[in-house]
Amino acid sequence: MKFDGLFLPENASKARIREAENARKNRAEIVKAHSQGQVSRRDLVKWGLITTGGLLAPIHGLNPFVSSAYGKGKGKGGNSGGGHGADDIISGSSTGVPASPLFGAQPFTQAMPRFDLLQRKPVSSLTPTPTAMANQTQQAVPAVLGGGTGPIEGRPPGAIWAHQRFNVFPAQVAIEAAQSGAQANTTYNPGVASSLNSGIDPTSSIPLKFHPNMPVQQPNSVWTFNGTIPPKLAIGRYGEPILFRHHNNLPADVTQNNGFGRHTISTHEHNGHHGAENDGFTGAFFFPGQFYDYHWPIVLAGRDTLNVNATDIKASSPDGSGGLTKVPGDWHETMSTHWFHDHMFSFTSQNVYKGNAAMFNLYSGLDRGNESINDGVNLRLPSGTANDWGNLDYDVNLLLSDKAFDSTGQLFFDIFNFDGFLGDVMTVNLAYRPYFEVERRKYRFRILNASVSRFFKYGLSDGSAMIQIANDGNLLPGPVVQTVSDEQGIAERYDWVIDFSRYSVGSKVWLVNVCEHQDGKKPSRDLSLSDALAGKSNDPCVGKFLEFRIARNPVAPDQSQVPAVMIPNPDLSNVPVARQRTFVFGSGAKQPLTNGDTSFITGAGGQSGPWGVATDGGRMLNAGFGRVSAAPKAGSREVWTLVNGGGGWDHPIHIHFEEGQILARNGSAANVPAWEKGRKDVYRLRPGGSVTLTMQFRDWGGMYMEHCHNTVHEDNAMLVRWEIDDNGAPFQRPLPTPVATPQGVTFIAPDDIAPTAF
Ligand SMILES: [Cu+2]
Repeated sequence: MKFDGLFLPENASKARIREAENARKNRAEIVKAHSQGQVSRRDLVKWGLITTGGLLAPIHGLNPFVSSAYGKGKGKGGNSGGGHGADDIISGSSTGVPASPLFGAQPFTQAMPRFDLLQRKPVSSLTPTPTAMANQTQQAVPAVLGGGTGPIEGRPPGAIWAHQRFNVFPAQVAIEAAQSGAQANTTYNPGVASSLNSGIDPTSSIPLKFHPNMPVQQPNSVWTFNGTIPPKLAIGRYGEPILFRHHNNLPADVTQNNGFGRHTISTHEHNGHHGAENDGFTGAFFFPGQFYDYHWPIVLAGRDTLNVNATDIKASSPDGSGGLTKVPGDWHETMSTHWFHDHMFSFTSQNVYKGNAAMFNLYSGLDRGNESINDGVNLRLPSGTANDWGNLDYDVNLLLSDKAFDSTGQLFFDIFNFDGFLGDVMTVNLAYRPYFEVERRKYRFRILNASVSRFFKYGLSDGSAMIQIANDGNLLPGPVVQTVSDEQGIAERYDWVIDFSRYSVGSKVWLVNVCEHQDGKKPSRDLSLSDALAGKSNDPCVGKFLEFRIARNPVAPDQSQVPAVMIPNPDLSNVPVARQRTFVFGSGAKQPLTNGDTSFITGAGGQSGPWGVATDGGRMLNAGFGRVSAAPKAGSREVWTLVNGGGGWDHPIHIHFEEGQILARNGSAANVPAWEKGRKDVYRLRPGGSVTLTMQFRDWGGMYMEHCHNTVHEDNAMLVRWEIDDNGAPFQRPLPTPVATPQGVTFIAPDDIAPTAF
């Protein structure tokens, strides 16, 4: 089996590789011009560089697989489903590039760094003081952004985008970060002793490299929180609202991006139960030189209607001294593992890939991050004992992502793969195939799939059991023992407990990826563990990707538990189903909208990318964030059916704001696996499949989104806006759409409202 998706085979001839490298340089110039706004997608279509279907046109010098001295003339667009005649010929929808250079880096020769903790500090330390409405104090705008003056805060102004109930949930903790170009980390805080971080010395400066052998990344190759690695971790607890001030320190000049990535950003706290002004709406982006205050109140869903007087001890949060503080809401809605990332309209894939991805652990009475407190509420999951809550000793965040590099070793991205982007270099916590030292005891791993388009499916190399305890942000009703995970889609989080006490000191065991991709549309096949270990795939990301080194016996007794009952689902049986809606996710979408501020306009074919969503039997439409596709009534419960419009691809669909319960897969409750019986926020449709789920819309208002989390699909343009309908008070009905400029945000009426929205 050949890996004939993105990368040339290792045994390709030198001339073949040179041809591909030249083609890549040519493409990179176009990608650069497009990303800098110098050419539009309409131009690319007009010039014949892409087709209206989004495929790279077969032009010599751009697609090395077409009209090639080495090809055999099979490079016609649209066929990527296999059946290729020659080994090194693929369809026109892929754009082959040489394999990423590794500069001699060998697997499992560098330690995996733990996440870098974002500092929690007093709100009073923020200058200027956070305000309920966006701070409209004026500052000079750089000439390259149009000059004049604009507000210091990029949040849309006025009452509609004011922090909801800002005085009811006053921020008690501030976290501040700046989106910045790559630089060395001189303030690394792993939150644990270096003995629990594979011996890494946090006081030494950490250069931005994916492996010690690889080159330092240039400032505009990688853009991360504070410009540094390891990836960042925020921690918080229920009942303790956080004010996250996000600065945009990216270059004002949109052309300074090393070929990909947009300097405007919008930060989505992935499935935070927050007001929409804090949700990172795709059109509410902010510019270099501005900040945006996100108010994360961290409340249990249902807090306005259930357990409003906070009498249920299970709805609670650590009080800092061994006890519990009761909070309102439904304890069945308690969440644990989040992440936050960019949501910039049409540029999410590039920006997240470039480094705009961090994790957020939420702590509660149930999931306290302390394994010794025995109060009848604490589930005592593996974590540690030193701190009242939030111990990270044995609670480890893992960020999985596949990357690619150009011939000089700088991070590379190719926007021409509208199927999805695949990398050929597997990283964990942005380190190339690292090792991690563990003690002989139980650990919790919070595994995030932070890829652009790649699914992962993994198990331990010896085939021994892992216990899945959470899916997305939510602890499962009960633990599920598995030897290999499900295909974990983009943005899904799976939490696992692995018990290393069964291994002897000095032994090793590996996490092995068995999910093979040939393109970004979907996994091509799942290998057996033994075949993946035997190298029976040419996908460079199949095989071992993380080495566990069993370093020592536990320094203290393992007091952690994996209870048989964790968090049963909320009971919605007494809430009537107000509406049913259907969303079909497919290709061949059209864009009837003509407002270039809120949608991509290509002209030719009326298309802004192949992907789209058909709502309630309507047409398959490209995204426009001025279109309202659904408007559930505040407080109501609905049933949504998400349908995959084709069999040639998978879509991991993310619905913001409310956790859903899957009622059926392909129409049958019997098809829902044990590990999907809890609450979810991402729903993999599987090829040709459907998912039926139910949600109740509560506590907050505003405009939210639903989209594919294959972020290339999302950007091209598989996304819809929906909003909470509160009958016009306090919010308008429908809501006006924000239009962001460096000089300030204005509002316009919705471009379109689906006939079934309200
Ligand atoms: Cu998709």
